[in-house]
Amino acid sequence: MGRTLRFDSGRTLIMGILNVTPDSFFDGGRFLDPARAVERSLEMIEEGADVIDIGGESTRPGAEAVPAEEELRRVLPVVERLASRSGTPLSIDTSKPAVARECLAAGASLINDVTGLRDPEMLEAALEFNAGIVIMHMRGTPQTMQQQTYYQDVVAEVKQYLAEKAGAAQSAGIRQIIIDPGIGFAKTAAQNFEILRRLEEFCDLGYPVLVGPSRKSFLGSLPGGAPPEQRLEAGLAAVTIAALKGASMVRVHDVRQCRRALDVVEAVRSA
Ligand code: HH2
Repeated sequence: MGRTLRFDSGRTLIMGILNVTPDSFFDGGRFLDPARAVERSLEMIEEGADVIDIGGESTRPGAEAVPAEEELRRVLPVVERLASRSGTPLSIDTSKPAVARECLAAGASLINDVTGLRDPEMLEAALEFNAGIVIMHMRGTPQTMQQQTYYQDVVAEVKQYLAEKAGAAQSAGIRQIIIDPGIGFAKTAAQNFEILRRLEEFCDLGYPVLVGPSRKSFLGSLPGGAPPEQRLEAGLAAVTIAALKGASMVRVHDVRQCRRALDVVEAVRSA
């Protein structure tokens, strides 16, 4: 079964982001060298990450698709080295079953699929390795998603999608299912804020809810228009709100700072 994430403590867990890409919107190019990627992952674990999410393809708006061979060339050495050096669960951020399979074989135990199981083979890959799955909502591709932001009720429609996909995964026998409304994926800034305001509605589905607001552009839409490097505080506010509204896990670049913010939430909860 591999390393499992435990959500029963009631704590909001932290998923530390590791992008092994040249073009991610915040950390692109910083961790292309596997040794640096492993070093940063171990640092995030020290800082309080409960799981490391390793990605080899940027999904920022407008990003170019990457072939599976190139994605694997980027992420596999990192998964292999990390799996042998740490017992912390590893998640593979991919929408390609072939990439997921290799990384699960190398020691990852969670698939983070931003396309929300669009490829039915992903479910098979997860079953083969008894892996958990993050099902995220998006529309279209990174190239087209920002033209697909029309919803009558963004929360109701995203929730409906996640309920269907999670139900199918559950019927198939997936052992751990996590749902994610997909902040910034085919959503306007206002819709992202609404998703955060109404996050409890996703929690009502009964699956652990993950949200990933870290340094995203909706935070830069506020007065001042801060670029990604200046969105730390806004991101901490967003994860604090998410935690208070029931998120089981947050996906962040800034693990140490996020841990400190979430410590306040835990202290308030148990006061
Ligand atoms: N956001 C990004 C990538 N993967 N996975 C989940 N489950 N939820 C998210 O919100 C999410 C995700 C995009 O952020 P990042 O990885 O920092 O950037 P890039 O796609 O440019 O690598």
